[in-house]
Amino acid sequence: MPVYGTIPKPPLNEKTVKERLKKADINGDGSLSVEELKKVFKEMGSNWPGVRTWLCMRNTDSDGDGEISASEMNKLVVYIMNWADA
Ligand SMILES: [Ca+2]
Ligand SMILES: [Ca+2]
Repeated sequence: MPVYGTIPKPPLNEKTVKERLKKADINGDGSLSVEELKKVFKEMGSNWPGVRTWLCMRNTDSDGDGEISASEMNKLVVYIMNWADA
């Protein structure tokens, strides 16, 4: 694990994560863009919002269009809940 893996996890549950992601969809198109996602991680206190966003995109953007669509959102929620803090 990376060095920051030693920081304790914040209390994240599925509901919290989903609510945050829903709020993050600023333009209301139902998908999360890189900028929208980065804002979520900043708000969650991430030290590396850009890295987080990149990792999430790599792992959960199945169709590779650069946005997390509604169908990819569940994968993103699971990914966020299981991550080590950064
Ligand atoms: Ca959006
Ligand atoms: Ca996508």
